[in-house]
Amino acid sequence: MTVKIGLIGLGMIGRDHLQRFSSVIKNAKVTAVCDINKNTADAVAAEYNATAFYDAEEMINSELVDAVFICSIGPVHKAQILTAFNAGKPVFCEKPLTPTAIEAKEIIEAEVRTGKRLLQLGFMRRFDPGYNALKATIDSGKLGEILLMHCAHRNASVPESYTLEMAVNDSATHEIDIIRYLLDENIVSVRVDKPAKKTRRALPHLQDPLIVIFETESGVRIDDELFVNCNYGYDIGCEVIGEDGITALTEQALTTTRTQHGNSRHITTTCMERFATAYDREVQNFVDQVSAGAEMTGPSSWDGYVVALVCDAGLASLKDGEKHAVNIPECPALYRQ
Ligand code: ISE
Repeated sequence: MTVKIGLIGLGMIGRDHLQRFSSVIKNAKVTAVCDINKNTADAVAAEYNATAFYDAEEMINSELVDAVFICSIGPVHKAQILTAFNAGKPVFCEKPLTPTAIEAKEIIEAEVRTGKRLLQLGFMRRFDPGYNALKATIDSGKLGEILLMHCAHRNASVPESYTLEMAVNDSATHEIDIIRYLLDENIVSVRVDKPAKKTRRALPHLQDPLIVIFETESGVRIDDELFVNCNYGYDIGCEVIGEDGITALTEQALTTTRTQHGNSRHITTTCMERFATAYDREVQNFVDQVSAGAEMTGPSSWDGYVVALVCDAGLASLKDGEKHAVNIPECPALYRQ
């Protein structure tokens, strides 16, 4: 079966996914695209031989669409997801699920009412071969008890619109999710540390780098370096320290080049480049579940809700520098399978 996809939001990530659908994804076709900017919607629809919509609700309910692919901005996610749930259509939603935990809770309640997991959230790192290998090593038990983790999240640069809060609720969200995935446990506290020094490349409204400290239920302590104007590339690090050994993501170089000037490795510059395989795999996973008529198995609304709770605590700590507890309610049965 070819799944008819309706894609909302034609910004950078939306177009990246469109390109992916037209090149590598099997058994799916983007039949409808939607953007509030009419010219953009019309131009992209013409390019991809799809129907243009300017209103998300209308597109979601259209017969042209079997499954909804949300790449719009966070504040409109809730309404679009709830419309898709009401229509009984599966949804892929880019992160964040919603900007706040309160809104995410409404999504959980609505999905539980449908009795079926209808949503896959765009935490693509769970589909990255490097992170998958880290998890396999941790799960094998050969590192013994896990004690610490060191994470690094470095962007070459960020636009002027990037706020201080986004270091927590837009960038660190990826580490928050992957920590839970790797360790199979929840984060119980967050503290944001503002180093005295900052890069001269950061705009005045930013504190860059920032360090976020997390603690998990079993007491694993994690430091996460958020350095979003590191200039040299898009560089993601993760080192897991156990009692009996350590494991780490290796260099993400795709090629090495040798010339008379020496041996050099390519450094990725964007998340789209670094996580290209992960994006392909997450989207194919979504399409495969939809075409099999199965429930979603990837990152869930619950994962998005828990990440939002951790972010809320992180934002409180960003303000006062104190350690904030994260209180996570009991997970509904729907998400425990
Ligand atoms: C952006 O929104 C992403 O999701 C990227 O993966 C992340 O590296 C970047 O810091 C965020 O701003």
